[in-house]
Amino acid sequence: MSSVKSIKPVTEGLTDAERLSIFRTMLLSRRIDDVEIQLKRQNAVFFQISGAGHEATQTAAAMTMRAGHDWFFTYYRDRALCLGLGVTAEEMLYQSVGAAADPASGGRQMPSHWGHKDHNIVSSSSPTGTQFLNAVGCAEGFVKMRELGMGDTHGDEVVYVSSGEGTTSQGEFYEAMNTACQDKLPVIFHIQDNGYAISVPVEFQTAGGSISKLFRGYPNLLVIEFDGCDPEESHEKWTQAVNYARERKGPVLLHSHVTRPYSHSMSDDERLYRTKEEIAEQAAADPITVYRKLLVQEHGIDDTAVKAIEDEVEKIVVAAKEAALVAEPPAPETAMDYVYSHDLDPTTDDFDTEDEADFTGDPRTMVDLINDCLDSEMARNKGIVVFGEDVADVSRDENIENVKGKGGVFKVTSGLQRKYGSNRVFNSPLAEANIIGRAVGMAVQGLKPVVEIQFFDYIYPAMMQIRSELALMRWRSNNNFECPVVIRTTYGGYLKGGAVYHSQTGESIFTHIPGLRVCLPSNALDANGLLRTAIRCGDPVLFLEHKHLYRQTYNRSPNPGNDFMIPFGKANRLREGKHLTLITYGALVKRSMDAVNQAAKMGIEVEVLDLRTISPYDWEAIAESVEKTGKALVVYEDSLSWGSGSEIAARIGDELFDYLDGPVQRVASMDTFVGYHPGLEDAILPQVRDVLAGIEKLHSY
Ligand SMILES: Cc1ncc(C[n+]2csc(CCOP(=O)(O)OP(=O)(O)O)c2C)c(N)n1
Ligand SMILES: [Mg+2]
Repeated sequence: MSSVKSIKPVTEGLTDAERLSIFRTMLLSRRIDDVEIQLKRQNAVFFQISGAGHEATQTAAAMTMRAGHDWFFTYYRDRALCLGLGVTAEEMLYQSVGAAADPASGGRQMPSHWGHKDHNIVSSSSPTGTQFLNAVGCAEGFVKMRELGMGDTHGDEVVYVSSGEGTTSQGEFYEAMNTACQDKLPVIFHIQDNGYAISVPVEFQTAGGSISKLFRGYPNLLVIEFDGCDPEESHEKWTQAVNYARERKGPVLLHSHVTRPYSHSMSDDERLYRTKEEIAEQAAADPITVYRKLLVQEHGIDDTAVKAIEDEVEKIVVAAKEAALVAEPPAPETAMDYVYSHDLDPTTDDFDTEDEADFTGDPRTMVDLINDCLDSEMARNKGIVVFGEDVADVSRDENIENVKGKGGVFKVTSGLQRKYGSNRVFNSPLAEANIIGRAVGMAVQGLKPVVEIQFFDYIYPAMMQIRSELALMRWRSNNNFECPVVIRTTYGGYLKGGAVYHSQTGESIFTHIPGLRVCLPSNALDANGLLRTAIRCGDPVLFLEHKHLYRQTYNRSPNPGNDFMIPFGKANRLREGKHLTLITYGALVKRSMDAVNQAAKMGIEVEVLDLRTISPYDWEAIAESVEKTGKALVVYEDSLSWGSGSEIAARIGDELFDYLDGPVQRVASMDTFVGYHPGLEDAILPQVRDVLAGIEKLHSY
């Protein structure tokens, strides 16, 4: 049997009532874990991960921060924090059983994935480490909004973000620290070091074994390391940290040493990798046992007062358990609710002003009309912020009058910083996850980030943020949080010299993500109208701008006016025809039209649909056309296999089989990468001759 660890000296400053309140929150947290474990054994809940051993520092955090005022990006062990902020035992057990009434997710997420709109606890996810950049973006959000005179900001908010020590190995932790320190943001990074990441001890995880040691040299950062099992020491350190951040002196790294007495989760057994002695030592340091003893023996609090709390906590958890066990599950028919915004739906007529264009001026290129759209939308909505790599005119404000300005490597954002200021148009570090992760946090605050990823080929470092945060926020939080960010990025080949890392497509990787909209305009006018819809709608949008189309003269258009919008999922029928339907988008629109015009000379009349958006895509237009022509050819730039044409072809085969007079066919790139040599690039990407051959072949059936 282990004995409790030696009692520490008494910290001044807390009243007995506060001490009992600390004990109550800690105990309630532990007892909810115990009940959840019991329910898991009875198969009434389906997963369990505890906050055991972490209660003291979290209780201190909740006492020193302000629910509904400050902002919280939690991780799964933050139960005591959430209780301290006002989440109830009953609400917690609703999530455990997956009840519809679960305020975090309505039964969509695992237990301990905290989220509560009333208390500013932002919906949390499972990937370790994504929360750091979201937290940084959130802090930037309220700082910027205050400067812009937007929203209900207070001027002294602080952001809490936490994780275990193992999670600090993720690169995004470093990216977040870099930006928080650079911009002196009021973010408290609470690293709860229980010595293990599942089975891996900290000295095998972090160089030198201490995360706080590594960060001692970061500018503006207050670093505090302390015993997170001691609620009174924790309270003192948390007070210091919160004051520092509230006074806008910069971010804080709070490194709290805690224990993990219940293994990693119920799927883990720590006896497999920890010695008996180590486990006994951990038990001796248990914050609840130690503090209970301290209250009576050192603070002279009457044992009956402590017992009264123990009885009260018992009653609370029993009542919460009973409520959870009879709570209604989510209705299966709600499964598709809130994949997308119900209020600002870009597929509706509210976003269709296509017939009301008010053209002025000379024809302008796609680059010009995207810039025009950004300009007029920024004038209309001061919450729009534009950032990314090299998007600003000049990073050093003092030089703006002396230089022409960069404004993006393709000049798409040129002049926007000059016009709208460096608070709204600015350069990010060279880090794509940084861009999207911060945008998510800003959007949660209420800003409208329209960010740029310089090349589609470099979007992958941001993939976790796009897939797991951006696209999922609304659905996983059951519509309590949203982050309708627009990601503009350049893509595609036909450039000569772009090669493998500047010419790729790959849109189907993103259309595979529910919650994300994907646009691929083929001309300047569509780019303008679709981008405006993307900015005004309530969904996150991946806006793919084809580099080859940026400055073509054939696709130019005069400016269609500041309210010109094209809805998503509305194809443009470019040509009527009776022999077959050609479905395409992006750079293949022009190539297809060239091929179709040649086919017409051979007497083959092809109907051409430019889809314009592929998530969603205009199934009605496809069906109507294929029912008429009986033949379908899908033409796209992405590699043939697993591309968007594969999905469209499958659906045509499935739903329009009775109308087909030939196999559904595809023309696309080879299943390889875009090569550097022009001859190689030519062979790999679909050309006019390939489209024509596809038309002739299908027509021959
Ligand atoms: C990106 C990612 N990789 C792996 C996992 C699986 N996983 C969940 S928790 C965890 C260990 C986390 O350890 P630490 O950060 O120390 O937190 P602790 O659980 O110890 O509090 C791992 C590997 C995950 N959820 N996300
Ligand atoms: Mg750990």
